[in-house]
Amino acid sequence: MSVKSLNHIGIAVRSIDDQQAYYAETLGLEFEGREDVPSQKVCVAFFRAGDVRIELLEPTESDSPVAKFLDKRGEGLHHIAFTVDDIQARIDELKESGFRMIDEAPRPGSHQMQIAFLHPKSSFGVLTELCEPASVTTDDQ
Ligand code: CMX
Repeated sequence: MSVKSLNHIGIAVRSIDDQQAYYAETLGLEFEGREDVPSQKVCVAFFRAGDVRIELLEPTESDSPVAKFLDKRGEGLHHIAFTVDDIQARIDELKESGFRMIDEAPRPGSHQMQIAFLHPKSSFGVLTELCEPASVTTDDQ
């Protein structure tokens, strides 16, 4: 399989409000807005850095995967996400190659993308997300 590009880098935070000025003003990245992602029990905020986004992830519920991550490891880098075409075919290829998927079928993510995670124990300690934009003609490529 091959990925098309790096889509975003996810950072786990306790409070988007506390960090927004650092990314938008200190670093000067373009703030693109916030979005609730109920399927993942997070609120996300996106900042554009060239062709890549920084995604801040704040848990919205105590049983969110990001809440568990914050409790165990604290704030910081959480995952990397790659843009792919035909996400179900990419998931099937990875499974056939022996990789452990958290999601064996795509789930709805932010920006109307379909997403699926590899388990970090299978991807050498890096939680890795595949994402397929709703349309390859949008800015989400
Ligand atoms: N990066 C690297 N390793 C991670 C990790 C991460 N983000 N999150 C957990 N781990 C490691 C833990 O450190 C732990 O390792 P050890 O056993 O060596 O201590 C192991 O994975 C298991 O972790 P856990 O704390 O016991 O938690 P769970 O197994 O219950 O859940 C995971 C871990 C990755 C399966 C779960 O967090 C998950 O399903 N993640 C995918 C969904 C997600 O993260 N959604 C939020 C983002 C949504 C978005 O971008 O829209």
